[in-house]
Amino acid sequence: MKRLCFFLTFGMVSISFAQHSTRLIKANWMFRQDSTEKFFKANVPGTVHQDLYNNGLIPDPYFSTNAEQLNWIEDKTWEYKTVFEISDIEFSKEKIEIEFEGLDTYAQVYLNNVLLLSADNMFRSWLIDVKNQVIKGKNELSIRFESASKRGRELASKLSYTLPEGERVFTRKAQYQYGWDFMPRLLTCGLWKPVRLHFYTAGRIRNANYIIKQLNKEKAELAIGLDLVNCAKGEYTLSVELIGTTFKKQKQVKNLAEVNGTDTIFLTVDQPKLWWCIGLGEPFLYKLKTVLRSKKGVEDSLQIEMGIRKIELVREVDSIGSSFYFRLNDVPVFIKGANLVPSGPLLKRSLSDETLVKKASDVGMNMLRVWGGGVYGSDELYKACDKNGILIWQDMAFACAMYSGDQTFMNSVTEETIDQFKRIRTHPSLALICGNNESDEGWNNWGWQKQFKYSYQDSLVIWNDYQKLFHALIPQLCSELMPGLPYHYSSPSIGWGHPESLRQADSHYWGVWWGMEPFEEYRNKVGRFASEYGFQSLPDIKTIQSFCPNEQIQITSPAIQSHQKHKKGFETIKAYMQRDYAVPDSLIQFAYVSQLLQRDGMKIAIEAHRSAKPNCMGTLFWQFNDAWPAISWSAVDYFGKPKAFYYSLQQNFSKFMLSSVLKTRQIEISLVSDSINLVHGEIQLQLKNFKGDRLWEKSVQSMVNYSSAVHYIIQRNEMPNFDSSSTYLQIKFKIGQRYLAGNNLFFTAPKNLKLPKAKIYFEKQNNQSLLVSSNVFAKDVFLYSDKGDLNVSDNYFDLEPGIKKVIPLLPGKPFPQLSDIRVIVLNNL
Ligand code: BMA
Repeated sequence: MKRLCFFLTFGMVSISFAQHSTRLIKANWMFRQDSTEKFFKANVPGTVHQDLYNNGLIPDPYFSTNAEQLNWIEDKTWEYKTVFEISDIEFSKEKIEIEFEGLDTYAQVYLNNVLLLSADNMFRSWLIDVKNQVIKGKNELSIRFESASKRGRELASKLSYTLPEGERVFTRKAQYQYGWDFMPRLLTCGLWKPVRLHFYTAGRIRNANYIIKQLNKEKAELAIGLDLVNCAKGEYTLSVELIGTTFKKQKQVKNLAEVNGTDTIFLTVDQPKLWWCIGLGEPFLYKLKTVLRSKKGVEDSLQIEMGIRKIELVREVDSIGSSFYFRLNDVPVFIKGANLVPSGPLLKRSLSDETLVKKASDVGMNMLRVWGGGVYGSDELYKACDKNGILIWQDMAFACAMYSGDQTFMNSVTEETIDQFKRIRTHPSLALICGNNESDEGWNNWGWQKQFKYSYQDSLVIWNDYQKLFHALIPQLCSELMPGLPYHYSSPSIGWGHPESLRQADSHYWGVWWGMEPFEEYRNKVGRFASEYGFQSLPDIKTIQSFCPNEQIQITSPAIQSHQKHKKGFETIKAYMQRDYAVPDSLIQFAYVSQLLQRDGMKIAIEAHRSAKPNCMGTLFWQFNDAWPAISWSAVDYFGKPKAFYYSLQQNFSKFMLSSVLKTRQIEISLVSDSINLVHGEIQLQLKNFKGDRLWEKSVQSMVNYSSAVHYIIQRNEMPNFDSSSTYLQIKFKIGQRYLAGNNLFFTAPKNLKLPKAKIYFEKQNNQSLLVSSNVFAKDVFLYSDKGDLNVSDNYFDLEPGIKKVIPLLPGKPFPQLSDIRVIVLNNL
């Protein structure tokens, strides 16, 4: 939201200043461990881990095994303080408020030594009237953060039974901070979001919101709600306007006395321009300006971006079971995307949300799922998704556990939910609220009843508490505050061990990885909407070097082991690798092959999901990004470096996709189109050996529409006899002379391929692209540089002999010296 501090009206040139002003308290922050002498410099917003590290008081938590030595931080109490000045003009304002956008978590806030607030929920924001507490000149703000783990343990001990995950479920704090299978335990605290002051005279607009009451081609009827705070008695005018259009309205409000309420203005927009997600149209945003005027002039003004769209989650009983798909403005959308984990906020070295969203949109993703074990999406994330046409599936911040139904806890969650819904509800990208991640699945499948020896009565209470939270409280607030927005109780709907999980709603199919089933099983376990599935890989060597001392660059070293948080992670990667690849000894090569392996597995999954359109209507892989430099399921590592899997998404998530499945006697080919128009084209098949000879070819005329994939069968006996270890089938889809999709089918596992030694050549083209070529068929060419990042737009690609592949460099990045470029290619391992 944007505050407008003044208005310029050209023509008559009138300038009027809004009475409401706001500013951050971000300077002069200091911190210390309580009962120690010295204060150190602190950053707000930030975390105690970041501040300790910045001051050289702890080693880099991400390096080597350091994180394991830092658990003492969570047991201490930490004090933060600052001094801020209130000027004469500011002090003269009738209303002065302080707003904490996020305190992590158990915080006592003192203003000039008077207790102002006791906070206990990281996801709440706090607004306090401090007119009578502040003084002219210097004011001291100090905050004590108590140990969340101690508080969690105290709360847990009050229950007569043990809830799964113990203390973590009692604290309204990002659950992944307690440690996860992609993240060490780093239970932090601090002012993780900004603190600001508000000064005003008569009243102000706290939030602006809009509800689309009716929508059709001709018009959109909007109910625009303005949350007003602290309005003094009097008469006001409220006005709303879509900037750059003729749509505006105003309303007189009489005797608005000391309200903290919502006032509504109805506005009709003729011929509304709709907001669309990637692939379906423009994500059009209107700018909504709202103004509160008293007789004295403008008291406050607030501007938000607004998108007009209708979003539905279609869950209908059908011949298979029940559907689960999104419909945007009446058009069913095949969802292509990923699960997002927090890319901080522990230490500020990771990617901005804007960069992440850009990376998602670059490969054609149309949805990101903000996973419940992390934090609610930031304003930046939502804004970037609004702008780029990416839908958001927002989990509530609950994961893989059961939660208390205690009244204090429920009250806290109520406030958290209201705060979060009011913050995010104006974003057109918001497509779904989901109660939790895998709590329903856990309760029904993970044996907690036995593990924690619940009596029948305990089980009843725990399940009842679950229902109070996820089947009553949260959905009620969702429909009150965001009418019409879909709500889903828990993801997945049914655990992956049950066959119904593939016939109904969304599924987390973890038979691959957790269940050790072969990648090919993805083809049999498609489901209606794949909201989680995934496979781990190692990040690239530079990322490994960032956390691993040189002498420890080997899998068994403590530094590498401590960055793999899944108990059987390496064992699982190796077991799958042995099935398809020769397992290299060197860590650099192991990392490279692990990325190919992950890419291969994910390719099978995504192709299976997309080829099953419309029975399956979505694919969200686990996980897009990393919370620290890790060995994990991510496609993009902590520093934003794409893995092989990420590059393959350019093809797997593109508008047109080809897939091929090798059967004993035939090859099944599917063509999928997400183009809204019916498309006529040609599928070209060429059987080639690694020297580049063409052994056979065929082309098939094809026609594909938006609503379902088309399938073709090629009999193997149509092809001549060939050596399956040195031949591949190149499949391409073209419309006219434009190639729009491609796929290489190999007839045996990579470890059985007789790939000849390859020589890879580079040339520069116009200082903008690299030309890469090879003397023979080169598989999985990975380019990197010893000196800095090699910013190429494609990597881990195949080369056909004698054909120069153009690899554009990412815009704005320096061109590398050709002599610095290094290459790994599967042929030469
Ligand atoms: C999913 C997630 C996480 C976990 C991931 C990989 O189910 O919800 O709990 O990190 O599996 O195991």
